Amino acid sequence: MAKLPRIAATLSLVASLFAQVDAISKVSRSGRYLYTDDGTRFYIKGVAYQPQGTVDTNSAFGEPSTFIDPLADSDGCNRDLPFLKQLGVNTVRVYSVDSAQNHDSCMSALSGAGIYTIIDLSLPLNGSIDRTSPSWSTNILDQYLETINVFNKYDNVLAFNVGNEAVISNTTDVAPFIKAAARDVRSYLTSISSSALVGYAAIDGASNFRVPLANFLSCDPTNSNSGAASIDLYGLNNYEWCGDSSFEGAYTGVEGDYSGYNVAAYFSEYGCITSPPRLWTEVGALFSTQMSPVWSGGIAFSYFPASSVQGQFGMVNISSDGKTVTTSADFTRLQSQYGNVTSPPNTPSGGSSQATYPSCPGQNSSFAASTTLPPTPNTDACNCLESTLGCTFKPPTSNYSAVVGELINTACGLLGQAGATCNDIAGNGSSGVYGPVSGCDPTIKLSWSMNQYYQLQNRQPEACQFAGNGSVNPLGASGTASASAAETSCISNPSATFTPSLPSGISTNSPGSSSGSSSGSGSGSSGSGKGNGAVPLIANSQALLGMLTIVVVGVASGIWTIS
Ligand SMILES: *[C@@H]1O[C@H](CO)[C@@H](O)[C@H](O)[C@H]1NC(C)=O
Ligand SMILES: *[C@@H]1O[C@H](CO)[C@@H](O)[C@H](O)[C@H]1NC(C)=O
Ligand SMILES: *[C@@H]1O[C@H](CO)[C@@H](O)[C@H](O)[C@H]1NC(C)=O
Ligand SMILES: *[C@@H]1O[C@H](CO)[C@@H](O)[C@H](O)[C@H]1NC(C)=O
Ligand SMILES: *[C@@H]1O[C@H](CO)[C@@H](O)[C@H](O)[C@H]1NC(C)=O
Ligand SMILES: *[C@@H]1O[C@H](CO)[C@@H](O)[C@H](O)[C@H]1NC(C)=O
Ligand SMILES: *[C@@H]1O[C@H](CO)[C@@H](O)[C@H](O)[C@H]1NC(C)=O
Ligand SMILES: CC(=O)N[C@H]1CO[C@H](CO)[C@@H](O)[C@@H]1O
Repeated sequence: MAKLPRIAATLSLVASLFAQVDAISKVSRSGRYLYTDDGTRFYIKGVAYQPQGTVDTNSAFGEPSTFIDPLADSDGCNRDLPFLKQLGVNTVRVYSVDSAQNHDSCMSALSGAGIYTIIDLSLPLNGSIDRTSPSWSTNILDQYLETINVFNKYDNVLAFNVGNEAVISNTTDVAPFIKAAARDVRSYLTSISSSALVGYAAIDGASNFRVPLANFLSCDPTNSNSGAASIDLYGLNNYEWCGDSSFEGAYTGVEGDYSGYNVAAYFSEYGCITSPPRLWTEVGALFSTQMSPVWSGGIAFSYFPASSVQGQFGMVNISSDGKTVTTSADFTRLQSQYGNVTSPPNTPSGGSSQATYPSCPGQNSSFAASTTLPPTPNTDACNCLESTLGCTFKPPTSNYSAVVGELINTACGLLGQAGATCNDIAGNGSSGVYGPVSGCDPTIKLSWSMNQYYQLQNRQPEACQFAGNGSVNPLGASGTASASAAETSCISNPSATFTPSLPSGISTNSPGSSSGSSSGSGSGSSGSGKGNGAVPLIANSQALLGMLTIVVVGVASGIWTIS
C-alpha cells in the first residue's frame, strides 16, 4: 500500500466538517496486518450496512437487481448512527453506492463516530464483472473510478472491494479479471495519493479453489516480489460458526488454510443463521490469539433485514415511515460480544511485517486461472476504434441493455456462418488470451461485430440493418483490410497496462455539498454511447447462428450474496 499522505486539501476539507473531534486515524497495511497511525493493530469490528435491494428471482445466489445507497441517505444514517455506536462497530461494509449522489453527511457522521467504511465498487446487473461471461472493460473500470473519485475525499474509507463472490468453484477462470481490476484500481489509487486498501470478498467453499484463489489474488505474476497486481485485503464470507460452536469446531480449517498468507485477511461476512438464536460467540474466537495471526476481524451480516433461502439475517427492523429502529435480541447479543473486544492481540507490532508477494498458483483441474491478466481497459483506443467502424450500433431506445447481448449473439452468429470469428471481442481467463477489443464497452463490441459482418458483405446497406439497430457510418473504414488496419492503428498495444484515469467530463473535484450532483453525471449515459444499459457480456467466437446461445448476459456476479 502506498504510504503517501492524503492531499492536504482533502485533510482540511474533512477536518473542517467536524473540527471538534479527533480525526479518525489512517489505517494501513504492513505485510499481513493492519495498523493505525500509532502502530496499533487494527481489527475490523464491523457490520454489513445496506438495505436489501430487489432480489433477482432468476439469480441462483439471491442477488439483487436494484440497490439503495445507504450512504446517500442522511436521514437514515442519522437514525442508525446511535445503533451502530451501541453495537460498538468500527467499520461498516456497503455493497453498492451511487457515485451520482452526495455522501458527505453520512460519511462525516460515521467518521465522527470512529467508523470506517468498506465500499464495494460493483453495482447490480451491468455494474459488475459477470461470473458467467467475465470481461474487464471500460464501462466497469469507469464506474469503479467514478465511485473512488467521489469517496476519495473522505478520511474513513478503509478499502474498496473490486468484487464479491465473482469467482465460484466452477468459474475460477474469472479470477484474472478480478486481479486485473485490483491492479488497475491500485494503480489509480496510488496516482491520486489515496491510502485506501484494495479488497476482494470471496465466497467460501472447497479449499481446492478457495485457497488458490486467495493466493492468486495476492501473488506476483512477474515473480519479482511486486505488489502491483495484488489485493491488500482478502475477505472471506464465512458462515461456518453456527450456534455456540468453538474455534476447534468451526475455524481450525480456515486458520490453517491461510496460515502463510501474505496480505491482510478478515471475514467479509459472518453470522450463521441455521442454528438460531445467533449467539455471536464466534466474536470471542475471531479476536483471540488463536485467530489473530491470520485474521483482522470481520463484518457481521447484517444490520438491515436481509433474507435468503436460508432465512432472515437482519438485526434491526425499520418502521414503515423510516423513522424508528427496532433492535432484536440478535443485535443485543452481538453488542455484548463486540463490547467485550476491548483489547484484541496487538502483535506483531507495527512496521515489523515485510510485504512479500509469492509466485502465483499453477493451473489445475480445480483452479483454471491464467497468470496472464487482461490489459487495462483503454477508453481512448476503444473510442478511436468506434469512430472507424463503417456500421455501428445505434440504440433505438435508451434502455438497450437487454438487446446488446442478443445482438452480439446475432452478429457473431452471422460471422460464424461467414467463416469469421468474434475472437477480437472475446477474452478467456483460462487460456490468458484477450482479444484486442475485449476491454471495450459492450456497445463498442457490438458495433465491432456488426461492422465485421457489414465489411464481409461488401458494405451492402442491408448487412448493417440488424432490424433497425445498425447504422451505416459513411466515414468508416471501407473494406475488411481497411477495417483491420484501423483496428490495429487504434489499438496499437492491445496488452498494455497503465494507470487509468477518470473518464473525461468527470470532475476530480467530486460532488460537494453545494454543487448538487446532477443525475446526468456519474455512470449515466454519455455521448460516446456507453453508460446506461451497458452490460458485461462475451461472445463465443465459433458459434453458429441458431445452434448456441452465444452471448451469455448472465446474472451479475455477487453484488450481495448469501451463500
Ligand atoms: C456453476 O455452478 C452453478 C451452481 O453452483 C451452476 O448454476 C452453473 O451453471 C455452473 N456454471 C458452469 C459454467 O458450469
Ligand atoms: C490445484 O492446486 C491447488 C494449489 O494451488 C490445490 O489446493 C488443489 O488441491 C489442486 N487441485 C487438484 C485437483 O489437485
Ligand atoms: C422484524 O420483522 C420481522 C418480520 O415482521 C419479524 O419476524 C422480526 O421479529 C422483527 N424483528 C424485530 C427486531 O422487531
Ligand atoms: C463480557 O465480559 C464480561 C466480564 O468479563 C463477562 O461477564 C461477560 O460474560 C462477557 N460477555 C460475553 C458475551 O462474553
Ligand atoms: C429495460 O428493458 C428490460 C428488458 O426489456 C426490462 O426488463 C427493464 O425493466 C427495462 N428497464 C427500464 C428502466 O425501462
Ligand atoms: C478458454 O480457453 C480454454 C483453454 O484454452 C478452453 O478450454 C476453453 O474452452 C476456452 N473458453 C471459451 C469460452 O472459449
Ligand atoms: C433491435 O434488436 C432487438 C433485439 O434483437 C429487436 O428486438 C428489435 O426489434 C430490433 N430493432 C429495434 C428498432 O429495436
Ligand atoms: C456502468 C453502467 O452501464 N451502469 C448503468 C447500469 O444500469 C443502471 C440502470 O439502468 C444505470 O443507471 C447505470 O448507468
